[in-house]
Amino acid sequence: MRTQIVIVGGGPAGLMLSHLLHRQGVASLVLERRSRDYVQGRIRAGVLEQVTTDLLRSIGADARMEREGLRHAGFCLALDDENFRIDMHGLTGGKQVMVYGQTEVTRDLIDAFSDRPDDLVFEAEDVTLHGITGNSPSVSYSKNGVRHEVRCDYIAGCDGFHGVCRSSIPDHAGQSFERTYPFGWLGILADVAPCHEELIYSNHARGFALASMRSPTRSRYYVQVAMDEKLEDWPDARLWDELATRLGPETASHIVTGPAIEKSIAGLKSFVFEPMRYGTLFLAGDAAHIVPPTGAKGLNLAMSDVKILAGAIAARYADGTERELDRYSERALARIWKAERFSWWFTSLTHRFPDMAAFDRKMQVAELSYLRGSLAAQTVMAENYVGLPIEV
Ligand code: FAS
Ligand code: PHB
Repeated sequence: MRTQIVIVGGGPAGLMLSHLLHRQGVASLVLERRSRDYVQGRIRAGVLEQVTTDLLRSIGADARMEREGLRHAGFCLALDDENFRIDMHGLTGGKQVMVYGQTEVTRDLIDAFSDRPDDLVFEAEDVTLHGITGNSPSVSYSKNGVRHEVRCDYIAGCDGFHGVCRSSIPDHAGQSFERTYPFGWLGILADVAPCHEELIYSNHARGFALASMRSPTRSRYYVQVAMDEKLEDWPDARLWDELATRLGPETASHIVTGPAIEKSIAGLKSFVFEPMRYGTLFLAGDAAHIVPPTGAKGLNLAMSDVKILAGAIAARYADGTERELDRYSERALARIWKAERFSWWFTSLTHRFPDMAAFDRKMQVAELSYLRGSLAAQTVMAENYVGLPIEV
């Protein structure tokens, strides 16, 4: 079998890339290791930047988002039990974010394959890359016990942090930059009304907490926990109590509690792999970079990567040159490093580090109170939160 682009990984990056290429007349095949139900059932990001909502609109997969998504013009920071608001809309000339779950985005992107179902293969096992440094690469995989090989012009590695694509690049051909944080996020999803109409990020003496949502009847909360904490140590009641403490009495009085429909602990990491190209293989999304979720950048960076990559691939087929493909890694990394900096800074500002000296704590409090009183500082935060432009 032959196609133009084989895309490894059917998460948001891989699915969106295939749709963007399809709109520019480029054929692709998406190979996803897991089942459709598994991919659609994962609970991950919840905040969409304009680059992401614009892409969903551009491929006509925005109907449900427009109907069910929540437009947020601001968010709150909490310090010493007191909230203060960052007016994103006012400070960025009218920009805002959309609160709409990654689960829903993934479902909309999969549904959008209904007119070309053969371009998306679920349960594609043992995906293997061949000849990525030559002129005729191919990808082989097994499905229902049958081995298949697909020849192509290029391969897009959209298979996440633990995928096969980045590990197919020899060590000498790339460099990794990494920071692992000494804590995790315990998240709970519950069908209860949110405690506030906008998100609240709280820096509390007992640790970070976040009040987020998926809809007017479904809430998503997170608390910072030590990496050795176990889910069984956190029955719902203990988690709701801890949230009330860390979000402060005013917000706590509005918390509606209920049974968890999902509860999980995720580690926090900053990671970047450079360059994002090796021969005919192009990495995008979590396959090339990870951000701590504090800045809500993970999904949005994956989207800006594939926007740049789809344009570069279409240019290759339009003018026969690799001019834009040669610039893909540098252009994507320019935005990625700025989002890495913002996510690291926001995490450092709002979390308690185990070996934190009293002086460091004072620095956090001083920076948050400066932020509370300075429009200039709030503007910097707002423009990073709504998403920085993609450099041409
Ligand atoms: P994904 O990991 O989403 O998709 C990669 C796909 O490749 C998966 O479907 C996988 O099954 C498939 N795959 C892997 N290996 C393969 C192989 N060998 N062959 C074929 N397919 C293969 N971001 C936020 O902004 N807020 C959050 O709260 C948040 N929470 C997160 C929680 C967790 C546990 C994780 C892991 C991430 C979270 N993120 C969050 C970040 C998240 O949103 C990612 O940035 C986003 O999913 C990236 O999308 P992709 O690059 O498509 O990678
Ligand atoms: C979420 O709703 O899952 C969410 C929102 C904002 C973040 C991280 C996670 O910064």
